[in-house]
Amino acid sequence: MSTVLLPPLIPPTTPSTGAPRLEKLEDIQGDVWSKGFPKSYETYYLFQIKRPAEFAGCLNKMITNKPHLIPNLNMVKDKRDEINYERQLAKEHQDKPKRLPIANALIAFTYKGLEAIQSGRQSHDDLWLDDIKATDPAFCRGMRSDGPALNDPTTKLNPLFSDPNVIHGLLKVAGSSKETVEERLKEIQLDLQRGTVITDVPGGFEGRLDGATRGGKNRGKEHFGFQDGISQPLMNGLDDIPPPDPGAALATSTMETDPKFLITTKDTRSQDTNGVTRPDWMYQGSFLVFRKLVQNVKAYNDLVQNNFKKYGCQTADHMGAKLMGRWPSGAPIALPAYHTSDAPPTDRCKVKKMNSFLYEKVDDSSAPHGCPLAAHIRKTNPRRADEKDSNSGDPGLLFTKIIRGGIPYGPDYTPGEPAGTERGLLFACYQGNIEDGFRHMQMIWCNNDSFPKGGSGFDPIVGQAKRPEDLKTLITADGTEQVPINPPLVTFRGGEYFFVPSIPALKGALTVNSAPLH
Ligand code: N7H
Repeated sequence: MSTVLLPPLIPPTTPSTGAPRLEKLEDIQGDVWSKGFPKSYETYYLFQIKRPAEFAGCLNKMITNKPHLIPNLNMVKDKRDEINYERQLAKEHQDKPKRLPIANALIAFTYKGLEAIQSGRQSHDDLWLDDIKATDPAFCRGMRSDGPALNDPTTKLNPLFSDPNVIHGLLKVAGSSKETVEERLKEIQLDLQRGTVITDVPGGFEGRLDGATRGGKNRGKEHFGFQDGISQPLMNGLDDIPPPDPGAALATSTMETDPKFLITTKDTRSQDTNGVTRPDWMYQGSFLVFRKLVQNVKAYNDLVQNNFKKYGCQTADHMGAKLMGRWPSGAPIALPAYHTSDAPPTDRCKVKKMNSFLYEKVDDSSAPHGCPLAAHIRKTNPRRADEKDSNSGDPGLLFTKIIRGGIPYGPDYTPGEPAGTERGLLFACYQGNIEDGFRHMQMIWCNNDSFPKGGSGFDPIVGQAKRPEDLKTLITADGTEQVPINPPLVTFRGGEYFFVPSIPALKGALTVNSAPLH
């Protein structure tokens, strides 16, 4: 093979538009990033800590001796460079890119898990867990206790989540194939002494849930058929931040985000915590929200195919775009230039434009290609567009940011399939705190038919009403007729809140009985 000298593939990170720089990438676990672990396959393994003191010892030994098992952001960045290099090389040789065998893992703990770790230590509360109750109350309560606030259904939960008290930790292992993922999971389970020091959470197949990216023409698409992973917050110091688009008629959204909304610091809270701050060992970590979400593809297809005319849409896809805020290609409905496009974005410029818009001057629903106020992407990222509306004071417009890192699960939908066949999204997102991130998004925006203003309706994709029959959304101009979302398109089947500690915390404060840090 001839040696070709290639220019660097990842351009140097462009100067930020002003947000603070993310420092010490080597301290942060490698999936806490808009690009995250490269993956075609992923498993979520939930475990219980049976022997806390021994667990700390095993984890310490593993992280110290085999740092690649729980890689940091720099390591994952290097791996992505390697993949891109292979792709470029293959392109130059008009060949298929060599498939690199890859597997990466992340470790995270529930509050119960932190309590278990604390119970194995000599000093009383040297992890300062009582303080976390003030700084991160939702995390400490756990997702099940938070259920009523989130309007989460309580029936038909996946058995893994039937007893939240026994979920202590999570290993999120992702890679290029089922085989690489299995191998990495087994290696870590061996080091953590599965069966004695840790045990599987009862109720599921080996305590785990598996997902895989869809294949062929559906690659990159979720089960409703939309391109996913387009819009993510970017951080100065980590991401290549596109410069503001000079040609854009509207102000440009670069997606640049202050790292403190995504990575834990002392003060990553918008609310007063009575002067209590997080213990230092929690810095450079992140909170992980995990939810198993079933997608009812038949209900989605029926909804758009049977109703598009009724609601003034030109095609079923057009109605889908009104519900989502993007066309199946990922093109935003708010950018008229792309309004009929169904082809995935091909060049860099187009990809950039996929996020280079604000809703400010785009009327809500009146134009055929106006974006409804309740469309999924407008609810979950209002892009500071609705300041002129009644909820202009909502502080979440500034701080409610999440990095999404989920994966689809289950087979593709086929009409006439056996009853009970299930598919959906293993939804995962990272944030600097759960109250201001996921919870604000789900509760104050998606589940609120008055956000951004009265009569907007619920988020049709992930909104949850107190009474399911109230789940309705508005996509037409006149504001009179709402679309009933019945049955719901997405249903919650269990989940949990986790904390993803920094690498120094895994090597030190959490696993060594050192003097208290504060
Ligand atoms: Fe959503 N979908 O495939 O239908 N989501 N989401 N999500 N979502 C987005 O921008 C989907 C869920 C966000 O900045 C797209 O990458 C599905 C939850 C946010 O423009 C698509 C499920 C929450 C964004 C989907 C699901 C969010 C976003 C457009 C569940 C948080 C970025 C592609 C089964 C509470 C918005 C893209 C922006 C985008 C889908 C869940 C949040 C296609 C199927 C639970 C912040």
